[in-house]
Amino acid sequence: MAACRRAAPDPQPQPSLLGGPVSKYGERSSFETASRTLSTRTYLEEASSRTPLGDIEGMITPSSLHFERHHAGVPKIDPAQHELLIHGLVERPLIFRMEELRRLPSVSRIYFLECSGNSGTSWRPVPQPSAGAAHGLTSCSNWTGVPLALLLEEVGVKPEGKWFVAEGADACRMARSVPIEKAWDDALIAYAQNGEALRPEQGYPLRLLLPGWEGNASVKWLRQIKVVDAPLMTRDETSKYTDLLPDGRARQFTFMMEAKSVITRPSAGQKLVAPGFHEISGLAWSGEAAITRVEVSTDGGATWADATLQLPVLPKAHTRFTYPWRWAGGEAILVARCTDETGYVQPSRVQLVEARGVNSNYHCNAIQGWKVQADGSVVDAAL
Ligand SMILES: Nc1nc2c(c(=O)[nH]1)N[C@H]1C(S)=C(S)[C@@H](COP(=O)(O)O)O[C@H]1N2
Ligand SMILES: [Mo]
Repeated sequence: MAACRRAAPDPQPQPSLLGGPVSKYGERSSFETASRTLSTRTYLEEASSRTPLGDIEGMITPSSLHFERHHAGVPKIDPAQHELLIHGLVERPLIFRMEELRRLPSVSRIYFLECSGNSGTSWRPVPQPSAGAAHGLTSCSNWTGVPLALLLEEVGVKPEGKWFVAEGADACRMARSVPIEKAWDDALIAYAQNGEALRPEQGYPLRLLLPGWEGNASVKWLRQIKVVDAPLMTRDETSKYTDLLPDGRARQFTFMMEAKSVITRPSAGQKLVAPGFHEISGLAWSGEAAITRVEVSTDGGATWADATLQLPVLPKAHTRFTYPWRWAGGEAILVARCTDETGYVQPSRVQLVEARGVNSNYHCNAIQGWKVQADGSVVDAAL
């Protein structure tokens, strides 16, 4: 592959200096600078920050680089005081304290979480400075908690209970209605992320996690679940998080995050130092199932070849793909497209716009690409 640029010289003696001491809580190397892209909104309490997709490796997002979306800032909640109330159309309304939840049978599962506003600039393409800026409202963690199904069995859902409303303890009182089937399927009441307590930004001490569904419904700082017979039509499922179609109707309760892939290296803002071998690497995920195939094109979609999927390939989790590439110099358009277990193929922007128009702000999962320029610098191809 000859990516090495010089032959190794004879080894020289290296100075042996005393290193730093042990520490109670780790920090990354001071040479590392990968950081979240902050939104340009006036109030950063009502804003988002994005995972620097171009700088992360593997399938797990470090907790400190997990994207954030807060509608009213990050509340500081004492876990000793926090309670989860489950009530509504149930036989026995119950309050769970944190220490009670931690006694119950737990599960740890790897799932992505994606804001449905992710990739939103691709509806009306505007070139973005980096993969993170364009598509970084998605992250993937190992979440630990109690299945919501277990808690619902404890309270006993009445036959007329068809939905539940989850409410957060933050100032915006984020509330979303969710079909009760999701609780019986895989909804989690999560208290840990990547082996330690949730980060405050991810909902400490407790959040709802709806695998594969739009991030907004995974209510953070969760304090209440009310079982109801029909959706409540809350602010966040009426004024927002609906998708306006060309004929004036809107899609509502579009929970599923459909399959998407993003090449993360090389990607916008990066530079190829020299022609020759460069591994293409990226992430693919589907809110419905596991990814079965990722194809890569280095000529803007004229020809395609299969990428290698790194193990493990898990349903509703980021899947890392790689593709060996030899850059001959000159311009190249790098594109990826994925398929999931259901046979669903990630659409082109033209196909997506044919189906949905361009009024939407959410659920853009169109194929996207990066342009490698003759000098090796990479920019958004804004396909
Ligand atoms: N209570 C509460 N829950 C919330 C939000 C919020 O502002 N308050 N933001 C939602 C949105 S829009 C998204 S995309 C996800 C983001 O989760 P994260 O910040 O852990 O990445 O949380 C959701 N849950
Ligand atoms: Mo979101």
